[in-house]
Amino acid sequence: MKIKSVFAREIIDSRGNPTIEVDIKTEGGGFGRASSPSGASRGLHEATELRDGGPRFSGKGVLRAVDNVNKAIGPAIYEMEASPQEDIDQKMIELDGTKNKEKLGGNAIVAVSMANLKAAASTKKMALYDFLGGEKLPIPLLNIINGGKHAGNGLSIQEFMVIPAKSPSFSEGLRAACEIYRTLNDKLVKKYGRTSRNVGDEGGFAPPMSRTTEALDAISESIEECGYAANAGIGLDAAASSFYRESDGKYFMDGKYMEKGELIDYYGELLRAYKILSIEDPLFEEDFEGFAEFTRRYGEKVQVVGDDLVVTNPERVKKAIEMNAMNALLLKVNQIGTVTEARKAAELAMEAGMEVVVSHRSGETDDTFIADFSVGIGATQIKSGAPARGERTCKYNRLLRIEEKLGKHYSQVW
Ligand code: 2PG
Ligand code: MG
Repeated sequence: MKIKSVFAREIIDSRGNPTIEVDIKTEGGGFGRASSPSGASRGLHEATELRDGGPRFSGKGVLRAVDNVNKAIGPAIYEMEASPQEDIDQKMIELDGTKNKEKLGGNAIVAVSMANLKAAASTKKMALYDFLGGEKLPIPLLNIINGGKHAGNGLSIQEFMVIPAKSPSFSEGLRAACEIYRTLNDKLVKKYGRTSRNVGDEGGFAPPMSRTTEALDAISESIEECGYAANAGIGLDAAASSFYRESDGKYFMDGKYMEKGELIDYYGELLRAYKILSIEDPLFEEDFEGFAEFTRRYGEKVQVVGDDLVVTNPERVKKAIEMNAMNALLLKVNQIGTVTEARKAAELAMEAGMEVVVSHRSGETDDTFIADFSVGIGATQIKSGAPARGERTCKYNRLLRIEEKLGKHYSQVW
């Protein structure tokens, strides 16, 4: 299955920013199309997103990345076998030659990498999840209240998610989450007025709240009212780097500055008061020791997820494993830039007994790659925002179709 054509174009993402989409065709009639998502709360050590600068799209154009695919990467992988994926990814890593993929752009490389995997599956006339060998559906983590960098309210914590952990199947879990989301809508409008149903970047509501407990109360009540208290719990992505002040190491939370110790104690109070099943990036992304302390104190009770901490980078994942700094990995292929490296990060985490949560970005497209990928690599969870906005729902809807094929085999974590 030789690669016969590679073509990149500029499209737009869910925030109206340009991003790169790549089409790959193979000799056997295979076709793969994939696009790069883009984060707002980006980790310091992520692969570089190559942007044009200048006046077009306020500097955010990706025509240089498009050119890098059409003029450099495409010719280099032309006539190569689309499978094994490692060879294609390795070729791009060598061609780029930099640590963070700044020469060709992580956004260019990741779009080619994902498109190639799809083209390889398509050549074999297989669905992507099946080509990778997946058997189970992941538990969805749906972000239903947005704060932090994803919304214009006063909430420090970026994501408040509902987790239908003990539903009988993926489809039933998704149904529960949708019912909870709609109930939350009504509750927020009643208490905070009509503007509270405005949504943030990931489709969750962005009510005018400023205290963490207000969001947790509203979600807990909605879960209860819908009759899912036994099945569902709450997940948080603090994305703590976004409310961390490097000059003195303090965190701005709920209207005041807290020392690290105070913040860790505060999380403990929240864990006691609410049914929180998972918490991501509770501390600043360089603080491996802090994460280790957090995991030591609460890791038995709650899933501690590393996102900005490890940025899907196998080297950083190794460090987190050695230091016991988390017990679950957030996996974003575009943070590291190739499917092969992302799979390596997932394998390391799984070998160490950690859970893997495959994740979207806050800037997304209609690409459903992560839905298939989560099933294919055997991740137990996926987070793709609220059950709202097409770029979020297309992933969940893709999983519904996969469930039709695989049957109701749902992951179990809690
Ligand atoms: C996160 C992500 C996705 P962003 O922090 O986990 O929800 O946000 O894409 O803005 O980095
Ligand atoms: Mg995160």
